[in-house]
Amino acid sequence: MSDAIVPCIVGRSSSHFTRLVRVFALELGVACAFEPVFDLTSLNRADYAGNPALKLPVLKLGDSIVLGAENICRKLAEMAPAPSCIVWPENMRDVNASNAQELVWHAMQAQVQLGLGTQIAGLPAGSIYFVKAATSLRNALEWLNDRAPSIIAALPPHDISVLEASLFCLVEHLAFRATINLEPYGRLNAFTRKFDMRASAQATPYRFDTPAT
Ligand SMILES: N[C@@H](CCC(=O)N[C@@H](CS)C(=O)NCC(=O)O)C(=O)O
Repeated sequence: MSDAIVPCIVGRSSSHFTRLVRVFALELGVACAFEPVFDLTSLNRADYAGNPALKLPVLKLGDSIVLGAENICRKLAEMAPAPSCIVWPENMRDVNASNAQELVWHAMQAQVQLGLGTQIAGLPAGSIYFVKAATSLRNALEWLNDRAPSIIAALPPHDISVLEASLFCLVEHLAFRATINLEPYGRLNAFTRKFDMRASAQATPYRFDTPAT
């Protein structure tokens, strides 16, 4: 019997950063266990698989942990049973493509700020702190709606790219949490409908994890 370590993704089925790494694991054929985190208000790092930043996702590999969605995707690529052609952020030479990735990361983080601040902490959505975050999120979406499809079309041939997977997880998450009206972003919606046909997307729908009773 093999003593091989089974990698375990610690995160939430309702989290876009977690979905990104789950999509990558499936695309790359790396079988992972999944451990949900139920309470994002916990201040105990043990509840986040030891992440001092109290953030998700975390990849547990036996006694070691990998922090940060992009780092986890890279580790999964190293562990994959067969090589895949992956477009990493540093493989995108065009400045527009790098800007697109930056805006996707920004929008994902703004979504966390809005969710944690207004929905979990119950702070007033009218505060300039959240109004600015929401405005910058809309600005980023408008920029991405205008440019992302042609940026993606110009990527070199690949099996998966961080840009597409993260953009998909972002836009789907906005729909899931009903944070923003997505109607004005028709091109982004068309992109997500196409990406959603992948088995990795179908296998990782957003949902709220509930503790077993
Ligand atoms: N830079 C981190 C960001 C991860 C992140 O913000 N995750 C959210 C869940 S989607 C989180 O941990 N939220 C809890 C908090 O911000 O306190 C990564 O790439 O993994």
